[in-house]
Amino acid sequence: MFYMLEIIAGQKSDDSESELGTITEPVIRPKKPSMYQVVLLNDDYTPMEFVVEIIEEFFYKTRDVATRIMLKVHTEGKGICGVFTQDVAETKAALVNQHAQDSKHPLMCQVEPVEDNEED
Ligand code: TYC
Repeated sequence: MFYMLEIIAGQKSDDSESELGTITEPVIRPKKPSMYQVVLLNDDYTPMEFVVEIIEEFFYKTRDVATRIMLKVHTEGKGICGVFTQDVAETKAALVNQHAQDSKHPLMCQVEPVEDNEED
């Protein structure tokens, strides 16, 4: 999905010499959108079953995958629930945090930029 344009260089055009100096034309290519990961954080109080249900409902994971993600968070401190464009990631994180708060659980998630991969 490419939808932003990026100016990567100036290219000298044929008739670029004028009394105003050298005129360069922009070289434009599609820019990959920056992606953001929603990261779930561990705590000592939120029930495991509640966390699994959150991952199923908000991130459309199967019970098996949701359980693996929950256990990763539980043992390693944090885990990625999904990768999205910034507005989707921010919205999902806000919905999860609000639902946890409404349910009186301390569960929290946060949004982090995904490191750029040079190959893409
Ligand atoms: N550590 C919690 C417990 O032992 C479970 C848990 C897992 C909480 C993942 C939050 O993001 C979380 N009940």
